[in-house]
Amino acid sequence: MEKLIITAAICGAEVTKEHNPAVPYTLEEMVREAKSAYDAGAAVIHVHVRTDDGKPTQDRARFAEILPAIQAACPDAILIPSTGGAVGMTPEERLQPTELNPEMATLDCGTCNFGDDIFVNDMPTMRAFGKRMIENNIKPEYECFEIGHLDTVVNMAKKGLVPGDPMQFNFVLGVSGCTPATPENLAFLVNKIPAGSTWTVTGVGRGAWPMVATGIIMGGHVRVGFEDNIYLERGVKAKSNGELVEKVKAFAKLLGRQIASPAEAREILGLKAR
Ligand code: KMH
Ligand code: ZN
Repeated sequence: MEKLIITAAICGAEVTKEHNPAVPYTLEEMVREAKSAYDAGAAVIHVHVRTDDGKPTQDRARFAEILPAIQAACPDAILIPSTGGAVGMTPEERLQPTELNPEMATLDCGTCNFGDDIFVNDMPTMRAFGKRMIENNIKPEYECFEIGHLDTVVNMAKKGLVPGDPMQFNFVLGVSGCTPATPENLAFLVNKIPAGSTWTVTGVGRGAWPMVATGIIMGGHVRVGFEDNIYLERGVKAKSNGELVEKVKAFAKLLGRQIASPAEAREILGLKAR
């Protein structure tokens, strides 16, 4: 089986220090958490940014400060800044990190419920994000929270409205109000992706560890991190993102998957060597 790419989503936009004191806000905390995940074996870091007091922001200047600092501490890691940001942000606000020409960025593939909120990704928004990523030569990671999201973005790729071959999907399962994190839902989605695509699974909340095991067994790639889950096990909060990545490594060892280095992850994802 192909080597396993581990992504660490180190802070997200919703989780706070009240949930887990190790959630990073400041530049120093972001670097600490990214490095803990990288040192544990994460090849990819998914990056949201916050102000020092924890407020989610998509400010270009904040990304311009934090992305290079993480890269310096994790030299060959693949950084995937978020264009999802937080619920309620405008598309223009969310697009700011793409102005920095990262090698990858997320592209959210449709509107959905998000707990009590609505995460808006209508067609004009998706077309604008696809256009920007084509122009700036950014490989998207297609975030799919629902079955229709996958169909929508595959059709957009066929029309040349978003970057195409090879497509990288992240199936985010278990968000409150969206597709539940079950092996059968994941299998349904994986069976629908275009040939030659790659995929990652993210299980949110209590779906996190079952989806890690399922993703490893199915031959896909996996994401963990405080954005999705703050617990190492029931009632035990992780002290760092690195601890979560260490647990993925333990699963992989038991199940016979080797871990991809950043260079190997670049090859699997069809990115240029750095
Ligand atoms: N914070 C969520 C509303 C992404 O990074 O592209 C959206 C999100 C997806 O986290
Ligand atoms: Zn995110």
